[in-house]
Amino acid sequence: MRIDIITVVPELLDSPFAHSIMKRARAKGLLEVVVHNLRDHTPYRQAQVDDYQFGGGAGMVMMPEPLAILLDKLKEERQYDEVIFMTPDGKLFDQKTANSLSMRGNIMIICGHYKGIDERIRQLYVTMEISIGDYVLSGGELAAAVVVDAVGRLIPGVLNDETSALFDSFQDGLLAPPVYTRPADFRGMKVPEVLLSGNPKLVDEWRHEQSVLRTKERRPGLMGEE
Ligand code: 6GU
Repeated sequence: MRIDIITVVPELLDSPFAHSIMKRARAKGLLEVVVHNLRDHTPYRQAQVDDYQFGGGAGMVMMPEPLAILLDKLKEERQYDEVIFMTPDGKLFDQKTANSLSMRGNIMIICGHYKGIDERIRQLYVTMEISIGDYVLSGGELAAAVVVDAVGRLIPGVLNDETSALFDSFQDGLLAPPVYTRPADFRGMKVPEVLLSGNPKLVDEWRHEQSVLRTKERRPGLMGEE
């Protein structure tokens, strides 16, 4: 899978995909992340990519021409299954969206900055608009990193048994159960007996019970009770 990201702050995306599972996904050739600096593609002087908004008001808007030039160039080179614009007024990102994106071949992600991008780019190019939550970030980069991480780890072959996504929170509509490691007695706090029982069936039952309890308590909406 290839993910192209368009940004005016490429430095923000240096580290998120250079470690841990994302690093392995790229090393294995399962995930390719290509970051494009929009300023390298603007036809305007002094690498200008934003301008005042028509109608007045505080905040700059990303101009359509640099984005269109770069998008046209990339779309000539390959077909994109989805052109995503990261924006707080987009659709809330969830595990279901991550699952479906992980089955795509080529994805483009546009990161907005300032007051956003010219509306005509959204009309002409964008096929999907994503928000990662009801709060405002300074730009779409950190949100894009969240999406790439959530999607990248679901690409078949990226995770192994050790890191399997099968038991993640949300993957079965439930939150994950509590987990424990050594020591079995930590400052007087003991690991639940059943986990030391060596009985996989009992362990599975306990974990499922805990998942249900936790979900009811913390996120009743996930169980269709909201
Ligand atoms: Cl995708 N972008 C920005 N700027 N803020 C956000 C967001 C995205 N999702 C939540 N807040």
